[in-house]
Amino acid sequence: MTLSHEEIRRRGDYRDLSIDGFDHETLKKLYYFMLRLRRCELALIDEYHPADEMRCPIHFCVGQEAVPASLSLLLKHDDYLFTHHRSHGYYLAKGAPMNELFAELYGKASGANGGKAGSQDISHPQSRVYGGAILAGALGIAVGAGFGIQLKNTSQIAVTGSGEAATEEGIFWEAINFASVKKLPVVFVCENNRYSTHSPQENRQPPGNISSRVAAFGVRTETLFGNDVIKVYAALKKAVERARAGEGPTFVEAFTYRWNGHVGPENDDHIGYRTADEIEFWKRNCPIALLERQLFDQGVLSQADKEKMSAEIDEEIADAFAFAKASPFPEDADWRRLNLSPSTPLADRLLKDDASAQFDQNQQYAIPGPY
Ligand SMILES: Cc1ncc(C[n+]2csc(CCOP(=O)(O)OP(=O)(O)O)c2C)c(N)n1
Ligand SMILES: [Mg+2]
Repeated sequence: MTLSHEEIRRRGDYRDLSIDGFDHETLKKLYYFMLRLRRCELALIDEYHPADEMRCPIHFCVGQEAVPASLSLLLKHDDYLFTHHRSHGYYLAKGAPMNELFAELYGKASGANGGKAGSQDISHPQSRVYGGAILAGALGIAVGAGFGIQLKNTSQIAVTGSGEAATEEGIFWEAINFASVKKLPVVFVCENNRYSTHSPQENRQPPGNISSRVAAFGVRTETLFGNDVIKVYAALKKAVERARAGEGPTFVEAFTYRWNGHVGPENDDHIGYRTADEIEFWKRNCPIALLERQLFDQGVLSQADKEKMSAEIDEEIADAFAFAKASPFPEDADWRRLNLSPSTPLADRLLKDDASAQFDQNQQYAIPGPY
């Protein structure tokens, strides 16, 4: 069945989210994570201007909370998560600390990467989550990690999150191909939010689901409405279990929508690339609201529970801002030690030696010869 943004809207407001049979603890955790991520992003948006103390571009993920929330419950500490520029949800999903995220956005030494990566390249190696601005680059790295896991024969898995535009990069298909051939323990999650910057998918790709094209490589696929966190959780759970059991990769295409502009807290709707109706539809069908309605209706959560959770989250956010603002900027000397990983000095030295040998060799060629 072909699912698309047009088809989702044609069907009208979503009424199929069902929490029947789901244990209440899991439901509350999913809800809490989404609320935490949403409030965190909204607080950053609020704070960005006019203070202008965060100086890095930020690709906010408001509206796209369901995938990270699901991953937050399914991944273990030893699993790897490689993601793209819209990174905050994935970062928090892997249990990386909020205060180091905020400090990173402020360019502070106490940030996850010493203030040198910013939002879109943020990583937290201790939590095994790695962001990256090179579109689809994360897939190649995830497949490499998956291959390593397979060779070591551990029960870990590698997960990679990307947008639908990642499929316009060659490495996307190389990664899918290799993962399929080697039956790697990799889960590919694609958050299809229709747009690459300001271009809709139908102007960039042929019709039909990305998952059908991926399935042609022999990879198992799932296509779903990505704002139904229960469906997303169930699909990713199956994918994670398959990967852990050595049954190979799965590709999950989750249709969702970003509320904010492509980048930065600024709105970019004045460009006219999307309609007010479309934005309103997706706001009405917000992943948090869809779950919340069911939780309230069925007595799993009350308005008072929500307020308690919000207060706790807001305290964490306030602490993260205070930590970021009070932290010092990196020292000049730190910039000379740009290698953030303590585990690669040998590789660095070999590369450096090789580069200087190459340089010497090139100098010889540069001297005019007899001919
Ligand atoms: C290799 C490469 N090409 C181009 C870009 C510029 N770029 C940054 S984000 C983006 C759009 C990405 O769209 P999508 O993958 O759908 O993710 P979304 O922003 O919608 O979450 C582009 C083209 C890049 N970062 N890397
Ligand atoms: Mg997109």
